[in-house]
Amino acid sequence: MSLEALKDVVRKITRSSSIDRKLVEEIVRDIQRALIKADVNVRHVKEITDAIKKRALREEVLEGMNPKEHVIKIVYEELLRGVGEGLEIPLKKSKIMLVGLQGSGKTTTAAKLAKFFKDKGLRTAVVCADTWRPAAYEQLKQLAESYKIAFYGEKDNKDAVKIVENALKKLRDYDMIIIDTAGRHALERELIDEMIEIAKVANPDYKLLVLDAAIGQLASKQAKAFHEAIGIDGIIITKFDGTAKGGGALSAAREIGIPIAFIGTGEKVEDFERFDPAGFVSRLLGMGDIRALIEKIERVTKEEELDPEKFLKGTFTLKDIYKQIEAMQKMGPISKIFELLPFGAFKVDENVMEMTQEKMKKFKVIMDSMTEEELLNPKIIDSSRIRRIAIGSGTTLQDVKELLKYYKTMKNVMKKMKKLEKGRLPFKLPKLGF
Ligand SMILES: Nc1nc2c(ncn2[C@@H]2O[C@H](COP(=O)(O)OP(=O)(O)OP(=O)(O)O)[C@@H](O)[C@H]2O)c(=O)[nH]1
Ligand SMILES: [Mg+2]
Repeated sequence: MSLEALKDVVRKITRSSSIDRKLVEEIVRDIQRALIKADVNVRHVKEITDAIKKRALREEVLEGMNPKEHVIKIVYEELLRGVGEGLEIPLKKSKIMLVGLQGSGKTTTAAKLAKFFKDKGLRTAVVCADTWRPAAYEQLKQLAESYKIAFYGEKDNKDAVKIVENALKKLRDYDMIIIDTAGRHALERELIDEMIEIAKVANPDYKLLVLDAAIGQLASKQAKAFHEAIGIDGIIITKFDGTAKGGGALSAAREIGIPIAFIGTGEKVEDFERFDPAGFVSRLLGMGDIRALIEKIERVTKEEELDPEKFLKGTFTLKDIYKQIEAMQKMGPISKIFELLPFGAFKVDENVMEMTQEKMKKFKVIMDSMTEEELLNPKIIDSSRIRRIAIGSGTTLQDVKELLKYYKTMKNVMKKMKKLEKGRLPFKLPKLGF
């Protein structure tokens, strides 16, 4: 797999005598080459590598880390952002419906999933709702039998919808029901209609798209078509073992914004794993090299955790907003600070304070286009600077103004909090992760 080349990037950084612009540019080019070869969408490659370059050249090294670790950390974090989310299916009573093109690996995956959930202690059954391919019934039945998994199918019934209806009646006592459906060489109307009908009857908790990693960049078109046709909740990437193009399927998931649930890494039922983004990226970069580093990052960032009381004493600049947004992105949009700060008491316009993922991204891009002076002393940002920043960051004047308004509101809140009686706050401040 060409993503293997990413391990060499880490090695190159580790072995370098020092980190300079030339080295950063070189590793950015190496990463670009590796990702493009792995069929990652060119736009995503650019996003990922631009971010790595910018951060590696600009960001200050965290105290307690050396410059090499710092750059590896940035590569790790940006790749992690690039592979997107994983979908963790909880271990409770649910129904999963598998869809996908012919030969993508649905039937094999049905058995893999069933074994996965059975091993976790759920009563699991598989249902054959593929009435198009004559051997489908036998294939799933045999797989199920060899792993002692309950199977339901009706060999001579051509009505897949009816089969599913009957299956659900029969399998009431099971926790996890996995429905294997028919694949076709293209997404034809007939198949779509059948899929929709099955989904209506089965009412699955998860409609999972099975994507063959070997199709590379074509994955994006396929994923979009299925998502538009029936709305999918997660993706399973199969045949990750035998291809150098797995990046295409990863890109596709990110493009349609659907999380990846599992990865198939071989023909055998055991060759299957939950998609854990952090573990996945760590492995790409060379597990041994990276694990210790990640632990160190965690340690260092914990030590840097800000004491809110101390935070309130200092001046509040756009740099703090930047850190705050990064912390929020790490912790998720509803960060502790927003849950716990009594905005109500300060008469704050909630629209200004509302933070979506999209807005966080935009604000960061805007701040990346500001000078150090502007970040530290936002007062100097006048209308001509606003225009320059908007053009430089590819945003609008409105966007830049919105950020400044957010900053002002936040600053006000901080100021008012400072004023509260002798610094004693009427509520407990959260420990913020920045
Ligand atoms: N190497 C490898 N082969 C796989 C993997 N998953 C499935 N296969 C193989 O891919 C081929 C097709 O798998 P199936 O499970 O029959 O595919 P399907 O989507 O059910 O096919 P249709 O029912 O015809 O649409 C089989 O030869 C499987 O052994 C995987 O993760 N790795
Ligand atoms: Mg099949």
